[in-house]
Amino acid sequence: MSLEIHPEYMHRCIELAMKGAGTVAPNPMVGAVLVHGDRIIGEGYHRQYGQAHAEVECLAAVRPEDQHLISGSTLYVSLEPCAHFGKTPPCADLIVRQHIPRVVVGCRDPFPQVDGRGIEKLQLAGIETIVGILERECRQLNRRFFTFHEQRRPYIILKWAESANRAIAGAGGEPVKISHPLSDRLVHRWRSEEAAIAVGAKTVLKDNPSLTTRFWPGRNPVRVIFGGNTALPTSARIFSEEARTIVFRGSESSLDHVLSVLWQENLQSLLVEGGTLLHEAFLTAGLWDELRIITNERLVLQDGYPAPRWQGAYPFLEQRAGTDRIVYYHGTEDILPLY
Ligand code: AOF
Ligand code: ZN
Repeated sequence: MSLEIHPEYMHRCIELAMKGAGTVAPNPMVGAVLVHGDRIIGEGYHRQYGQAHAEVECLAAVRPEDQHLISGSTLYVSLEPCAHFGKTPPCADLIVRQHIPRVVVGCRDPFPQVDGRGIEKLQLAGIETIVGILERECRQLNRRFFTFHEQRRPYIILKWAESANRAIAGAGGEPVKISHPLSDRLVHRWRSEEAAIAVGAKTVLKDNPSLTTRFWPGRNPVRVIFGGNTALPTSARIFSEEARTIVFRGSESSLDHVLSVLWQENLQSLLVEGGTLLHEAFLTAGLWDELRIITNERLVLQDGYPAPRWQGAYPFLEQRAGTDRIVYYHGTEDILPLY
């Protein structure tokens, strides 16, 4: 007879996994909890890329006096245990060796070398294996990793800042300060969370952005320029030493080509910062996973350069707003949300 499953232990796995944010990419964040009766006897998470997996950390945390309980415990883990020799040996083998009788898995691992093989190993060893507990939450946690492996492209976030009348720049496209310094810090944090960041060549010329994370402690993403050509001055900030820059010339700038190059480079996510033409290309192709729009309700830009539209319309954003794929951030000081 099967014992009951307690989703709150999977919640704990997710909470633990999140401690690996910023240090495990391009690996997924993973947490594990070992439960005997109604007591947690071990907890662990993947801490650092290339280091021990969550299951290994979890079992290593079991106190000597509890070791004899392992063969009567249930292991909860937010991602399917791995089945391959990567930088570390297979977690599924460890689970079998430790005689753990029951494993509750949050979601399947889409990584081609695992992809069901971990679950299969457990089942072949006679371990009761339950898959798909809090599956949506577990997939959301590693949404970049899942999109990357399942769709063979980076996870795509489109970001822009717009005025009350939905302009992103002056009439001729010249830069206008729309966001507040606090929301600029937020954007730098976003940059530090993604593997790559993209702009169009025209934006490089007009704004001379550096696309670094200088207002937030964190890694600089790889910078990607669409439609770059010899007209780009080598003195542009985007070519500074502090981060790598990949330039796609006009002829190489199709979305499919660029995304497949980023996929080959194992860059799992892309933050697209504009301009409007580039955003519209992604919107029209349906190649986006999140929109993050910073608004300034106090600023009206007469004859300003219009914010991105989709098939000539804007209202689709309203329709889909409120889903977690589209988020508005109020960019003026007094209403900036805490993040
Ligand atoms: C797990 N538990 O905590 C993690 C897993 O190079 P390696 O050996 O670190 O393997 C990386 C792959 O292992 C990664 O792409 C993903 O499929 C899986 N990650 N698996 O059982 C963990 N982080
Ligand atoms: Zn593993």
